[in-house]
Amino acid sequence: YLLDTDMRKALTQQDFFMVAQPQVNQLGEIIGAELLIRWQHSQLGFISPDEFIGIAEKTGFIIPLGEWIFEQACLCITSLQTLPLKNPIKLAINVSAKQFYQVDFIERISVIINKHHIKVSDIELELTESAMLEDIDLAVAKITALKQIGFELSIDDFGTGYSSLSYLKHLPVDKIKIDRSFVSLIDKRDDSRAIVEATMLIARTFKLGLIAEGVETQAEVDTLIGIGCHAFQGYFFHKPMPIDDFFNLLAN
Ligand code: G
Ligand code: G
Ligand code: MN
Ligand code: NA
Repeated sequence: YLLDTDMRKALTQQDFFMVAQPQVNQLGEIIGAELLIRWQHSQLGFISPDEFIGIAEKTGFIIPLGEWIFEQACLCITSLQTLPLKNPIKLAINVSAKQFYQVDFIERISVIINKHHIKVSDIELELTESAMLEDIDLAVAKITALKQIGFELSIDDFGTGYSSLSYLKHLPVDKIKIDRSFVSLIDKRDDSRAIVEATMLIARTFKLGLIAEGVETQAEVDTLIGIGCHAFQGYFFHKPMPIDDFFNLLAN
């Protein structure tokens, strides 16, 4: 993999950076943000995480990269603590399956957490539904241990894992992130709307939070509110932005 050498170089050259996409409530108030990685390649320009995360998973580079992402989240939380905030802000990061299933994952992230003296409960870990389903018994054990330490956990890309839903009752997660493929068709297709409604019922039954991803229009917001969803992430509210811009947004 050509990009693998480049990625290792990029990490030392600081060509990776994080952006933040705010999450809002029905009043549009910021309740949190998802941190997303970006790569400004020195020759090739911008490279999407869709292109390099998969490669990083195959080569194993996702382990040091994932820990770097974790460090960045800790630094953001430390900065957030200096801002006068009306509401507590939770920062979410995406954890890749390979990192999550590492035998010493929890020990390794605990080292980073302890170094930064932050509250574990300020970090939300996003794990995709398909990652959880790779090895559901191990996932349940790991998630239980992460919850005991105090992390918040959410199921990312919910609805895309082609699973039976029975696994949910064993998973002590906090929140479901409904995949944007359903949100974008919510007003166009009855089946997508039905999936979102069913997910809402599941969230209520299991007492989980629910957030809609990829919200792009007022019409989608209205439909989602009608269904009972009160947390949103998407271009209609905010695009992913530089961390400084996110802090400025919070300060105003
Ligand atoms: O941010 P964007 O829509 O370009 O991301 C594309 C894909 O890359 C999404 O599936 C997203 O979850 C993933 N991604 C973005 N940032 C990160 C990250 O920091 N870590 C991991 N593991 N995946 C990420
Ligand atoms: O897989 P995950 O949910 O982590 O991916 C998040 C990705 O979705 C981010 O890369 C972000 O850039 C992208 N995204 C966020 N909001 C929207 C949106 O409203 N529309 C589209 N098309 N993509 C979005
Ligand atoms: Mn995500
Ligand atoms: Na998602």
